Amino acid sequence: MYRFILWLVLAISTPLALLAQKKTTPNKDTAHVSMEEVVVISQQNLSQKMEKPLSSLDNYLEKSSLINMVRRGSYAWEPFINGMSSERSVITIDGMRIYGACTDKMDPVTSYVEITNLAKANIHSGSAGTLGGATIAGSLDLVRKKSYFGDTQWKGIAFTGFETNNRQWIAGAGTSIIRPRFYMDVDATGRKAENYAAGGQKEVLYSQYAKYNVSSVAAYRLGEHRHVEASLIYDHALDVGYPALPMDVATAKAFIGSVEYVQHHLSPTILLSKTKLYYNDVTHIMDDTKRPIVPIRMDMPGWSKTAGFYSVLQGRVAIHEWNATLSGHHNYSLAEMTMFSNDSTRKDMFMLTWPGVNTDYGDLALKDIIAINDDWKATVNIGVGVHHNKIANTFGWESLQIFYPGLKQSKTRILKRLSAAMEHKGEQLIYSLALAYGERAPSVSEGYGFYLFNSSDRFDYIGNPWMKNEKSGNATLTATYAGAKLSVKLTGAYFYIKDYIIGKIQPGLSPMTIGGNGIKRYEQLPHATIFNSALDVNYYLTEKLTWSNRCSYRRGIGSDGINLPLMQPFSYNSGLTYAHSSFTADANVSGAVKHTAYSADYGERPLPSYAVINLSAAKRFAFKQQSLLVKAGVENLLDTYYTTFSDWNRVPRMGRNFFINLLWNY
Ligand SMILES: [Cu+2]
Repeated sequence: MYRFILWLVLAISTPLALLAQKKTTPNKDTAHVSMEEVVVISQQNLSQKMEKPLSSLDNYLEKSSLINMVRRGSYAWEPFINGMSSERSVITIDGMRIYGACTDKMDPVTSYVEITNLAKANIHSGSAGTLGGATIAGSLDLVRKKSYFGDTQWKGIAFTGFETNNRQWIAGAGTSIIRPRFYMDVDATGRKAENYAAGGQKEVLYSQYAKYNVSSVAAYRLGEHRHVEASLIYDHALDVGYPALPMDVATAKAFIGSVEYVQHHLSPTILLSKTKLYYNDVTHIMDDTKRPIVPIRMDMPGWSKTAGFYSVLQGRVAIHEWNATLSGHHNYSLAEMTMFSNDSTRKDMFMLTWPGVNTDYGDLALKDIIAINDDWKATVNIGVGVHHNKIANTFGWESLQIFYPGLKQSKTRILKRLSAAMEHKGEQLIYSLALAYGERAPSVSEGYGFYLFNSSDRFDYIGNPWMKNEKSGNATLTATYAGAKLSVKLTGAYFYIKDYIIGKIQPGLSPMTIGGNGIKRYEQLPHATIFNSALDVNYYLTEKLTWSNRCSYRRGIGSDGINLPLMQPFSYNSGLTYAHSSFTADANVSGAVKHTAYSADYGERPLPSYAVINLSAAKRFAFKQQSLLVKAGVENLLDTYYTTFSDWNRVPRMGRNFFINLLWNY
């Protein structure tokens, strides 16, 4: 019975894995398929190839050359697509929109799932190919792992892991029940880590965390081609330290639920229709009680609730493979700040840092993949969104009027996007060119934030509801060569962004934060340009030995000549992988050159070059229907003290760390 599901997972992911292995990227866990990059997460088959199968989702995503993960501590890193902050991309879980509830970006959407919940991550660069809504940088959809109807069977996985550096324990289990008319998957994962030590045994205070995640999917078959599915995720992180920030998190909780109706083979031209209704509720409570010295004690809770739907039609007519997606959601975001006076005769100060903002968004997206002939393929995409914001809290509305006299309570924007791509597939060479135009609205913080402290440049930020839409034109060029012994993939993407949103100093205004440098207000540069490039080179030395290399570089400049913050300097990874039947071993070095194009205006400092060495080995033991995977290794072997461009406030990375992962499939 377990075989069927394994077969299913293999059937879905093997073509991708093979593509990745034979044609594109060196770590074998990502692939480039029709203008889309896929990071495979599912543990059932590819885990052995991952350096650390039970590593966090953040580590998995970091393997994509399109993504950088900006790190404020051990937990909940922020995904940057194409060198751009998360406001510029659309991040979804199974197509569902979720808004984080933290004004300090401590809880990106990716922090509310676990690797056990997920099969893969689909990444689109720029607005080309995106069906999820208005975007500039691209989109990231986390696709849940689920079973399918079949012969009666029952299977499961249990796993545990330990890491020495921060004494992290990871444990969890999952089980799947499959019937001809019913299936259900349930899994639970827990992680608990203490403070980690940077290179040279230097303890990084406030870097501990604990996280628990439970998720379930259940489906019932109504007819041969129809089924309903319900899904739930409950995620709870507590006592999370953020060494790069002045505050920690006491609790971050999310409830994510959905029901979906799916129908296949509606007609010869309509192959699939699905409609999903979803709801999610996020609670975020920050905590400064563990910090011994703070100028003033603060309470900063935040809440976000989102209800939404999407309806997808997919089909094929002659040479056209088309998709139409209608989607909409409603979000309510509220965040408070109470500053407790040290002097008992003075009143505490209360303000709304997010003034109870309603976001209503409706979107229609159309996509057509045209197989012109055996070699040429074209993809056309258009989308239009209606975006409406309303300041629902009167006190919050009045507070913002201090800066914006006469501010209207609501604002509507139309957001358009359009893209076209051509792909040529030769015997060994595939190349593609995509051109795209996209727009986005300011985020809740950018539009309506009220005294949001940025601990990097140490300014309090004020939102600006009067900003125009940000607009971007971008071109992406990809070339892939796949020979018998050598494979090469080269990607270059250029973004020209008009009305680029960024904070600008407001002289004469004083900050709320004690010791802050001043006030910045979100404003718009006439334009900014961002260039992204990545090169992957794989060389198959022998049947068992592969030499994989990857490097990437990004550059971002504003029209005022200023370097944009959080741009990746030239970085590389080079490694040897040995694989023989059920045994694999891996040795790699990763590093970056000196970072000189840093952004001093946004609090960044120069960085020296670094390189770290990682080693790992894995063996799979099979017993009849069961198998045990053991993987162990050491990260940062030489215990190097280092920090990278993506480490907020240059908080150092982890020093030497031994780990062991055990995964038992039954
Ligand atoms: Cu927070």
